[in-house]
Amino acid sequence: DYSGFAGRHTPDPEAAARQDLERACARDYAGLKARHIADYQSFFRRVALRLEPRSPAEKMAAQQPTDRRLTNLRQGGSDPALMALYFQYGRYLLISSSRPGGLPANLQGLWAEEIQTPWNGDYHININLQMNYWPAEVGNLAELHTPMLDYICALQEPGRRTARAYYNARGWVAHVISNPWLFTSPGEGASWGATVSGAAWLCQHLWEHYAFSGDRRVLEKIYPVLRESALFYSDLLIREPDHGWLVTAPSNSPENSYRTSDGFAGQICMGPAIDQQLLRALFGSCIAAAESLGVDTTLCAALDSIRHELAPNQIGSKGQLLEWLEEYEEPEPHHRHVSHLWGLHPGEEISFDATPELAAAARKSLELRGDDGTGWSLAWKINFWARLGEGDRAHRLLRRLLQPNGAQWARGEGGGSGTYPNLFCAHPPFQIDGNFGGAAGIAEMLLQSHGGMLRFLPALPVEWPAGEVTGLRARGGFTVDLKWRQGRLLRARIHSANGGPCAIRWQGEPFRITTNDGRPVRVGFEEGFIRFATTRNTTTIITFKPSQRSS
Ligand code: FUC
Repeated sequence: DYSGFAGRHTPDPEAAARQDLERACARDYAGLKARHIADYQSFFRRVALRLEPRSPAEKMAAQQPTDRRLTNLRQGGSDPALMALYFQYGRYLLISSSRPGGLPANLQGLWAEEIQTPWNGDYHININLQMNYWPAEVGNLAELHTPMLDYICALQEPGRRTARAYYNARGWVAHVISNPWLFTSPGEGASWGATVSGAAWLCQHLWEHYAFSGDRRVLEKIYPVLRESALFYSDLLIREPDHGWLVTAPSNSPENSYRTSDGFAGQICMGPAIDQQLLRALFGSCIAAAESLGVDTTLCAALDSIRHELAPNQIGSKGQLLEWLEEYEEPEPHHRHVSHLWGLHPGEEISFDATPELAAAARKSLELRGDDGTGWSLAWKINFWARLGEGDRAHRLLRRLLQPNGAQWARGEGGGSGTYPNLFCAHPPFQIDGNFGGAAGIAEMLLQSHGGMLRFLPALPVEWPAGEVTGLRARGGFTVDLKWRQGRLLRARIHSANGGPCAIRWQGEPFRITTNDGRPVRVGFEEGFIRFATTRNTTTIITFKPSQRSS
């Protein structure tokens, strides 16, 4: 089970640390180094990414030290290989800060230079901890997700006490901030600390771990945690008076505020869009898990009916997605949190395929929010634009994320959001979530697998006309290699770990699709996508005609 973390409270940490050191000292340096490299590479080498330079200038840029490469970007130069490096650097940071049996990576990963770290180096669960783990599954580092999954499961026990004490509810809850001591109560300021949907967002990680692997044993482990979280929210919901929709209350739309027509500025609210989206996702995954395990029919029927009564996404007068139940004036229209777009990313309920009006509204909201933000906020926006299929816009944000703040940094001034010379992300100050979110965003530009469908190169920017990626993982137990030239896909290789059906978003005529050993694969063509069956542990190879595009 995922109890690794909870079981590791050691009564005498000094003795434990001493013992670890003594064990390390008993080995010679060369031996330790060789062990370390073998261990590290077993993770790192699962994925390779090459983004080819388009010109001699780009080739030269890639030879420069990192600080100059950042400056070159700011001066308008381009450097595709730096983006590939940034992606792999994110994987490096996760391999180096998150190992099974340990704590999850915190706000600084584990590279805090202060004793009193910014925000106590804690776990913020209204975006930050989650973002740390966005690259884990797609970046082929699923085992390194387990410290977070262990941690979520360990929150259940204190979360039950909080659910009962604060809400007299069943199940478990966590709010905005947490820490290694498993804090689950509301944060100390109601304006931000009342956010009640932290646990629902965490549960999405349990579900994603299952969705990527398709492993039934994972489902059996996570189901009780999802179930108890769903029980909590089903007890908490109330009917809002105007439409009778079911909503969370009290809550916040993370850290943002609204102004009512009589001039009142507030943060506490009922039914912020993010909570409603999160609960649709949580109840949906809980029902899917129960059905697949053949349990809890009555509970599923209840959750399903609640799900349909939750407040829906609404579109406002500017064509934007509403962040709250009503359209308010917004004191901070460019606020760094973009919580109401959770359903676009990392959620899946909003997409141009399934909900085109909502996707257009999400796009409008993103325009209104603007392209500025703290480090992690920029990283989130890369992922949003990638989901909207706008590679050039995503790339613009990536450039923005990689803007150097080295000069200010050297003068001890902190500087703006962007990237330090060692490629750590500047919130500012240093906060590692932007690194992980940026790495995940790059993957999201190359491969997507939400909504039951694979998408190849869904948001390829003009700066990356040629490249190759191997080893990315997609939901459904697939591992994908892609090769492209002149902005067109040449070949995809799809390895299936589970032998389930594979659906790919694709417009166009037939092309060559074979098994690894050259046998043709029977393909079903449907409106806008293709489908084929796979066999466990086999690879399917698709060769594309140069004139075709994935969509
Ligand atoms: C959230 C964010 C802040 C910061 C903090 C650690 O509260 O709103 O920007 O990232 O977490």
